[in-house]
Amino acid sequence: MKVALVYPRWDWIEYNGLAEPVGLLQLISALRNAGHQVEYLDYSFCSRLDELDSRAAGSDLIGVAISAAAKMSRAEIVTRHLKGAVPDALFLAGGAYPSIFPGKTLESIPFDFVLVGEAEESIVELADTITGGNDPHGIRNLVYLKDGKLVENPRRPVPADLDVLPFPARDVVDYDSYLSDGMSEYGMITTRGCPFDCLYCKPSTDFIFGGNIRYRSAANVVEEIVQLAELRSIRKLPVFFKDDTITMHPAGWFETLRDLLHKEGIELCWHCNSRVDTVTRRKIRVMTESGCRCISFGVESGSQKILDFYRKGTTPEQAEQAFKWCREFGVEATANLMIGFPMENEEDLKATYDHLKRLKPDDIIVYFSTAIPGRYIHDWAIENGYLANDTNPELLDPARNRAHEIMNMRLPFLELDDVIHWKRRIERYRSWRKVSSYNNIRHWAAELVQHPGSATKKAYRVIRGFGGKGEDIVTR
Ligand code: B12
Ligand code: SF4
Repeated sequence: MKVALVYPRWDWIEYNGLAEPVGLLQLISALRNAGHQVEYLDYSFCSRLDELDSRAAGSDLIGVAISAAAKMSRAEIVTRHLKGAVPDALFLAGGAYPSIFPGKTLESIPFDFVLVGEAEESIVELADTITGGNDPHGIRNLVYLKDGKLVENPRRPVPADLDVLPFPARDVVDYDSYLSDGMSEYGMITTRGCPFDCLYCKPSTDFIFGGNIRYRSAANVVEEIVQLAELRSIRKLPVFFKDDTITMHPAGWFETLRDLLHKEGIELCWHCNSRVDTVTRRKIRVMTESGCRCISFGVESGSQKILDFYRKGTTPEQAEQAFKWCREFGVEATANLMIGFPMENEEDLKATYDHLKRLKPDDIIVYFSTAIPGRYIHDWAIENGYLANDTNPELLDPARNRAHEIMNMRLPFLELDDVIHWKRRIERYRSWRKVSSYNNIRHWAAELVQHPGSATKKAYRVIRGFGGKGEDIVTR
């Protein structure tokens, strides 16, 4: 059958950087391997909504990826358009948001089905069932409306062995446009799921990946890297490992990654997100040897009280230790912060600022604490009467809120202006670190020689940061 898989990034502003949708690309491979014809419709670079209609024509099934509530409006525009262009197709939604809120998805956009959770197996079963002329309504993970009532079929177990999953079909991605539009690294995933329980994040991802973590072998990851290197005809690859916590791999995993990459003659230059309590001195050393150049740590706050509210399970001392190890091995360390939590007061914000001065990060990203539906923090904000706005989806992106200096929670002990004041102070300190950290000076000097244009732009943004405005990554 002909299936169209849609990345509805239409007329869209990314506040968090541009990235190819790795999960959706894995579904393309799964469908192809099962013998289906697949069209990938990426609206990122379309100037007209009907630009991809000829490729959508004749599709029997059209699957639309939706990752977050903030993205629902664009998914709706694209889906309604495609419904007009290909009226006979069945329409399907999947991804993080429909996995958490299948009912709300079906209420908002007239999809025939939602497929919740990881979908490599279920989307193939759905396509095969429809091709065979059979009734798909019994398929596990399928959610649909029957006479206006929500029917949620039982879920299948998540695949235990991630090495059996197909690699993302990167051949369909217009990487040249992505790279020229601001993407700087290829996205990759080496684990699925996260075993921790942070208030501002869980349980959202459990609805996709189940509550635990599963790992790919280093050999399987290197196989994917080799494929990508061949596709792009390069041996030196910039990669962002998008895992929730890649440092849940033991140090030995990174040693194998390092050795296999060396054997293949591929040089990786990678960065990742991590928690300060999942690294050791040895792990950071071997990560560096496999090409790790930057670790972005969820530091969140310098106040133990706030860390405990966040159920982070880490301490400021652990953060100091992790940042020290990074400095020792020349790895850039970024501190991600989340300020503006309702229980925060002036003292907590000052503790965070003082903490940063001890950490001496190479970069700092300060988000505004945001109550996103599907996360414990949203229920907590409702129960305690701190949710200020639950209707504006524009307020559900912490990076956007930071950029616009707005929030969706009430602050009993602070004014919004206090949070903005500390945010700007932190941004100024960030700019200072940008011009004083050895790692930053070294990288900027190298960039100035190779790409003077982008290095000059970066310098301008840092100077702007001294005014407390930061340098938001905003990509259209
Ligand atoms: C990378 C990433 C981004 C990237 C870009 C997304 C991309 N193109 O890859 C950027 C940085 C831009 C981003 C931004 C945001 N993100 Co984000 N992001 C992620 C992250 C870390 C990894 C995504 C990924 O590749 N996962 C791995 C693949 C294998 O999983 P998957 O994509 O879910 O795909 C599987 C299934 O969902 C399903 N599936 C996927 N697509 C489809 C389509 C169909 C038709 C079907 C049937 C199935 C299906 O099958 C796939 C394979 O099994 C996830 C967290 C996570 N661990 O997944 C958060 C996550 C998706 N983001 C989230 C959010 C909230 C956001 C933001 C609002 C800000 C934020 N981080 O808080 C913004 C939204 C910006 C905006 N303006 O709209 C939430 C969404 C859940 C929710 N609560 O609504 C997540 C789950 C994080 C979390 N812990 O809650 N994000
Ligand atoms: S914030 Fe990070 S460590 Fe905490 S639950 Fe989410 S992914 Fe896991």
